[in-house]
Amino acid sequence: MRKTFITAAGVLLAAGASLAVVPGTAQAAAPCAEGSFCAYTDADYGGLSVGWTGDDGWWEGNIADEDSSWANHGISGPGIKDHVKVYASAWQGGGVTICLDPGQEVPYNEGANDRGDSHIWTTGC
Ligand SMILES: [Ca+2]
Repeated sequence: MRKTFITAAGVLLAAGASLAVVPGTAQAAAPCAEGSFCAYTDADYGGLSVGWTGDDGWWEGNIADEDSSWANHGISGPGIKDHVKVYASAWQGGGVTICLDPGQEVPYNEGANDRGDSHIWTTGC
């Protein structure tokens, strides 16, 4: 395997590819299944993660009031509820702490940190 890797790298270099210039070094993409909304107990998509494909009026204790980063990997399209609103209390009460557009990933948000208790999919923020 090692020999194969070295050979492949040599080919890349010979072809003029620059291994030093790699785009997207700013932050890692959130691990979250296609079609799901995911929340994480730590910033930058760390700690415990929970994913939902539907609405949840009462988050489980391991994520409720522990959410520190979020990712919306929901399916998007005309008429589809592809935005996600997170609420401070159960059953969509207490006001929206954060709202995610389709495909949006938020590595940290001070105003929403450790506040979420429920969420719904919706057509807009
Ligand atoms: Ca947290």
